[in-house]
Amino acid sequence: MKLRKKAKNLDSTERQNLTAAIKALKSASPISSIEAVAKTGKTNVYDQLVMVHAGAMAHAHQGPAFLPWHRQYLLNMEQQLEAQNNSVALPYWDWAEDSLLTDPKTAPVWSENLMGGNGVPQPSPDTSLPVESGPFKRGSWTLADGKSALVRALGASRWPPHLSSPTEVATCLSQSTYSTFRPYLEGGDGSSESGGMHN
Ligand SMILES: [Cu+2]
Repeated sequence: MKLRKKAKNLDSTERQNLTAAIKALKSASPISSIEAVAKTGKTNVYDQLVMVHAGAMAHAHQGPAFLPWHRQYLLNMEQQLEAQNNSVALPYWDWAEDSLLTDPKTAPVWSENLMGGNGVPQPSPDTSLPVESGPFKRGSWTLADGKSALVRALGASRWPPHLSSPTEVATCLSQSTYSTFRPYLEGGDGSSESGGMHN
């Protein structure tokens, strides 16, 4: 496995390589050697990955499998990206650091040469908030569910209600058992107010 860098520290070439590799998965021949993946019926690797995640909602979330399942899933995704460009490694988003920004919506991860910006309000009655900047903007990216544009509403979700602060991360990491650490991280412990920390 390669070094996974903080997303904001990727240089412009690394950003270009990453986003190009993600986009290349949209036209990569679908995986046929794994029955559960092939059964998604999707015709490119990216959409297969989307459907594998969607199909695991009941098993890979809100329970003990959350961390190990996603660790393996991200490794599989990273290997698919490597197959497109061997220099690419998955970066990570240090959202606790960005929680300290005056406006976290301006975080580098949402820049034009990485994930693109927030969804843009449309004339009524369209409330979809399509992304209109960056590599995945409307017209440059298709969705596995057939919708015409990626949509994004930064800060609108109550789960989690805000980006985790460094203090919350420290408290999470100080949990002494997996059975308290996992729900603190993920949420889903039965309390509607327990949004957890993952985005
Ligand atoms: Cu997930």
